[in-house]
Amino acid sequence: MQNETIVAVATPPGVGGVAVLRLSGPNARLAGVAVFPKLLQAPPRRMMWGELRDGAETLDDALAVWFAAPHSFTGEDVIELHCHGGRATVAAVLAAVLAQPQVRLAGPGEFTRRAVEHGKMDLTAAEGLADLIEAETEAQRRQALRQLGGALGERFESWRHRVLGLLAQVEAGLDFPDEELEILSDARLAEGFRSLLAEWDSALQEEAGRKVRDGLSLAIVGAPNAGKSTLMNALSGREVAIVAATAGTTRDVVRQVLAIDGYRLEVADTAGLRDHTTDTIEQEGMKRAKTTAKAADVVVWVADARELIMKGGLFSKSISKAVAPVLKNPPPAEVLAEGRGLVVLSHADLMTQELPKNLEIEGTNYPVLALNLTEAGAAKRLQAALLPLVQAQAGLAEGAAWLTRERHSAAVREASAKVGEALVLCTKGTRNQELGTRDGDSMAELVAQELREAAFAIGTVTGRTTSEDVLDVVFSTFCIGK
Ligand SMILES: Nc1nc2c(ncn2[C@@H]2O[C@H](COP(=O)(O)OP(=O)(O)OP(=O)(O)O)[C@@H](O)[C@H]2O)c(=O)[nH]1
Ligand SMILES: [Mg+2]
Repeated sequence: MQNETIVAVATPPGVGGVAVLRLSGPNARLAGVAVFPKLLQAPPRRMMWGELRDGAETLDDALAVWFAAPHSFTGEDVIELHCHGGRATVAAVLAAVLAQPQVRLAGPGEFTRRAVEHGKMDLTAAEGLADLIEAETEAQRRQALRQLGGALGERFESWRHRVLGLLAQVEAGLDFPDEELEILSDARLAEGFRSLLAEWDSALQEEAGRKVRDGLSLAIVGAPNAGKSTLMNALSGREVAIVAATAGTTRDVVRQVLAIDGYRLEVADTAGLRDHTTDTIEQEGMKRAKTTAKAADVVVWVADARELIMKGGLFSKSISKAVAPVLKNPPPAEVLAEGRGLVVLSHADLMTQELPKNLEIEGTNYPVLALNLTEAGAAKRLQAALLPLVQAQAGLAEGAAWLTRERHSAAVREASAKVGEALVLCTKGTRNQELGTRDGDSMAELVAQELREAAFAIGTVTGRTTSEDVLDVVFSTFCIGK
């Protein structure tokens, strides 16, 4: 309820040098002055030093500042109390604030929700803020900041305005029923629908936004004993997986989250793939390895360099299509897909011949990195070789306002279905000259209704046309104090 004043500790739980408590709402100023009397004389946005009090008792020596509505984060009167960050101090100050009339503890994301409700930011910006707070890598941070800055909101608003523009054209047909046919058969109208549909179609194809936000997956696959777990450990910088000279050491999928140049990457080490095994546990491991590889954004195929097939005593640098397979154990086509694969030739330290820089496997050319996986510099070289693949998979998200959540895609899908229906109605109406009515509505009315629903769906993303339910869902994922 907006007429209540909310309070929460804005800094993370635990002990710190300073903790910040934030109050927002109509009673914030009164409650703030009650616990920090000096705020009474303070001009807005000026930090004051003084005593934090609970009645006659001094709680802390602290700093406080107030922001007058509407010039605050939430758009309401906001007070910030900066006290010492000990647990007992924070608890005592919080209790003193909560003892003030009409003050209660804030729910998850309630400060941000109030900011949205007072028009301080749209819903996509609020999501950007939540992402920024949670960002673990550079790419996530940059993307969240763009979304907070309104880039995604603008994209959706421009789509909504285009739908509303088309709706205005159709509504002209309602006002002038004699010209309805002419208006609905206007080629520019159909063109407007088609260009929106095409744009939405490609927006739904982009996965970059979600890949940067949620991270990419990388699967390490290859024959037993190739050095997959050694590679996993080199990339992780610690002994995540067991390495042994025995073939078939790794059975389960071993996962580890890493950051490569700011991209969040979930790396999976898998069981070695071989043609025949009677061991049921190994069979299950191989099945999991293939499933993991198929679902991965990037696949690293590890092969022992000694498994390369020689051609005239030399390894061909770019092996021609005719000499496939070039490896004794080539990867099954399903695991090493085009554009997302890197071949790592391990045990390069045991080879004297020059090794190829790329390999053609099953008609596709893959970059090759030959190295000694047990050597200290291996991780650096692996990261450098992986970066272009990761960037390509993330779609080089720099500068773009990608759809980052399922909620965004769902709205675009819904709007797309409505506009598609509008297009069908227009073309059907004009082709068959059947401007007759359905349920007593004129054709223009039916088209207009589809467009209104499309505009509504697009508007839910920014919060322009959002119901309480949508707000509840979005803010339920926020933490208290945000
Ligand atoms: N000399 C040398 N030895 C390596 C290299 N890479 C891995 N090894 C050794 O090869 C053996 C097998 O390595 P692992 O990393 O366990 O191989 P894997 O592919 O995980 O094997 P499985 O889990 O059984 O499928 C270990 O003894 C490693 O130390 C390399 O580049 N050079
Ligand atoms: Mg292993």
